[in-house]
Amino acid sequence: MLTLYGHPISSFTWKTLIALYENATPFTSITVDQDSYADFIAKWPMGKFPILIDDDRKRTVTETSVIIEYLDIYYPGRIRFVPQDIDTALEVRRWDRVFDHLNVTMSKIVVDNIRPAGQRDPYGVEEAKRIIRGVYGVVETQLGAREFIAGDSFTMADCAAAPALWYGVRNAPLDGAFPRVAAYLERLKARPAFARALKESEPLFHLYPGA
Ligand SMILES: N[C@@H](CCC(=O)N[C@@H](CS)C(=O)NCC(=O)O)C(=O)O
Repeated sequence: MLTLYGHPISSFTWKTLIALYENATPFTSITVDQDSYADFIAKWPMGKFPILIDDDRKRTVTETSVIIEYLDIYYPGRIRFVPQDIDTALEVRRWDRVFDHLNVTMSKIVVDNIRPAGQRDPYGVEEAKRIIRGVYGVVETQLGAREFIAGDSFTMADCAAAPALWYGVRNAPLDGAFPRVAAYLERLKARPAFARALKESEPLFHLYPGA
């Protein structure tokens, strides 16, 4: 049995949920909250979520990209998240890294929103926005006429892109300057797997600062 420890409004949890939902992979979900935190931290003292527990194979799998590759290998489904072709696989991993970088940079702006007065970091926020606009620029160029960010099918890189861009544009708007990025995000939102993760987050979304 697979168990995912995550949180309904966590962007990195969404990345993993998208992969699980895309292939209708059976799993049990545990929300990391006050009740489950001790259990979660005992499993992964680093405290970063989501994590995947595979009871059958007796594995604790951490880091979203590794979780998705793990699912691809041991619980394969209709969609292969990392293509067999080596060059395409490297491209998928490369764009997965770009979107995780966007995700982490975006979270700096989010965290700044909840800092106490006097401890905010306007310089850091401007720096984050500059980096994010740089990411939008390379994604805009990469997309060209593509439907997906790498290769010709939905991959792990698209799983990473969906939450990073969804939260990203709320914190660093596209301002009409990146039309392909905007259209790509709309395509990602139209996928039932991502739409489901978004829908499930709604009851807790008030917890998210600046959303
Ligand atoms: N590189 C990690 C990043 C995971 C991550 O940063 N998750 C956030 C939630 S979206 C988290 O654990 N935040 C709590 C913390 O940093 O203490 C991955 O891909 O799994």
